[in-house]
Amino acid sequence: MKRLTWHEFDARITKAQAKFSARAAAGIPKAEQFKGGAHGERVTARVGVLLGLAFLICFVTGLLSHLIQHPPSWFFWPSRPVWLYQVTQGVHVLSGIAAIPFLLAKLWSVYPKLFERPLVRSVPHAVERLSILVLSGAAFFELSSGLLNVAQNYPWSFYFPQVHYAVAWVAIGSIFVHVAVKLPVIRRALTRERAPVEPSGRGLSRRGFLATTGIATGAVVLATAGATVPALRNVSGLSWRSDKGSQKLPVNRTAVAAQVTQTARDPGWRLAVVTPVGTRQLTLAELRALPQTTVDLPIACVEGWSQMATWRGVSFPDLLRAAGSLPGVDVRVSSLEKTGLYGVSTLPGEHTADARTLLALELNGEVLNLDHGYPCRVIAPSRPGVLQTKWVAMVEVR
Ligand SMILES: Nc1nc2c(c(=O)[nH]1)N[C@H]1C(S)=C(S)[C@@H](COP(=O)(O)O)O[C@H]1N2
Ligand SMILES: [Mo]
Repeated sequence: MKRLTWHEFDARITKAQAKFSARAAAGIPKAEQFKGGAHGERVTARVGVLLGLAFLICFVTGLLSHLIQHPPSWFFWPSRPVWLYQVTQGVHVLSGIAAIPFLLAKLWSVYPKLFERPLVRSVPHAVERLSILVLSGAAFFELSSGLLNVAQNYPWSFYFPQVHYAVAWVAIGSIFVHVAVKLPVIRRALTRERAPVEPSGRGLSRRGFLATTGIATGAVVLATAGATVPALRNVSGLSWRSDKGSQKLPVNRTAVAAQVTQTARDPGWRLAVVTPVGTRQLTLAELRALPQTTVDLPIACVEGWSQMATWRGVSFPDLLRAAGSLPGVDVRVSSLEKTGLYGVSTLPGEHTADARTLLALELNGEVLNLDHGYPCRVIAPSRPGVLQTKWVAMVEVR
């Protein structure tokens, strides 16, 4: 190898540096580079409308799910149709997934503006930029945390639902502010007969960009919808949880994880039904001797997967009557599980009056296995999976 003189070496370094700085400079986006149809006001407004709609639907269905899990006194959620929660939560997860490509497309269409200098021109300009920062941050957080939750099953445990819920208000609030502030631009972009001077240049055309966004959105929705739409089960490569699982039903928390393998199999197990007239202790044999009801109901997890199954067991109206109480009262259900966050749930009167709300003993024609809640578990129509308490030990009239 030829030895370089110091001068030669220095010259090479200088040249490399110059080349590097030129590349770096080229990497910083300049407004002129973003003149394709994909960056026009009309694209931003159209994608914005889709994004806003997806967010609104996602927000409303998410709020419903939150209210069902933390019902204020004024709230009422019907037990029929049995698939109601399955649909609202499926729509929640799918609209959230659809919003991801819309959000990326919207950011792309305004990309150069995000790097505008000077950073702040005036007080209203500063407020506008700050609101966009809050909006994109909140939207990004909601979509990514929701997606991770769907994929990984509660990586943040209790923390996730609370934060996801709180940030949802920030997101929807900043969307309203943003739409209000941009209303003149949105109106101009969406209604003008004669197109405003469309930026022209290289890159995707407006139509091309919108079509790409649409195709990307359709693809991600199709890829995941099989988790809750039976007809799409074989189409959806990414339907994380489907009908694969013991007794043809996915399992979220196993008996081993819940540390109930001993207590659930204990022959001394009794179901305690506590009512104002006293406590009735029932053995498994006694539960089996009560009238049995068979019903097809879905488990619809808050994560978005759902699966229909045939359940058989004692209906809550029958159980309550057997213990000397009346159907239609609120009851608290406690599990043998002492460690997790989902060991206790409250069934509202609407559900305990419904003969399709069961303390299930069988699933798809077999005795419930340990992972599905043996010796007995709650299965109620139109309820989040998280409230379908497994390994039940006690039912208390409140
Ligand atoms: N005791 C107890 N019950 C529970 C849970 C739990 O963690 N502990 N998980 C719930 C959740 S999140 C869902 S989606 C359903 C799933 O029921 P499966 O495992 O029988 O499909 O059980 C619910 N019942
Ligand atoms: Mo769940």
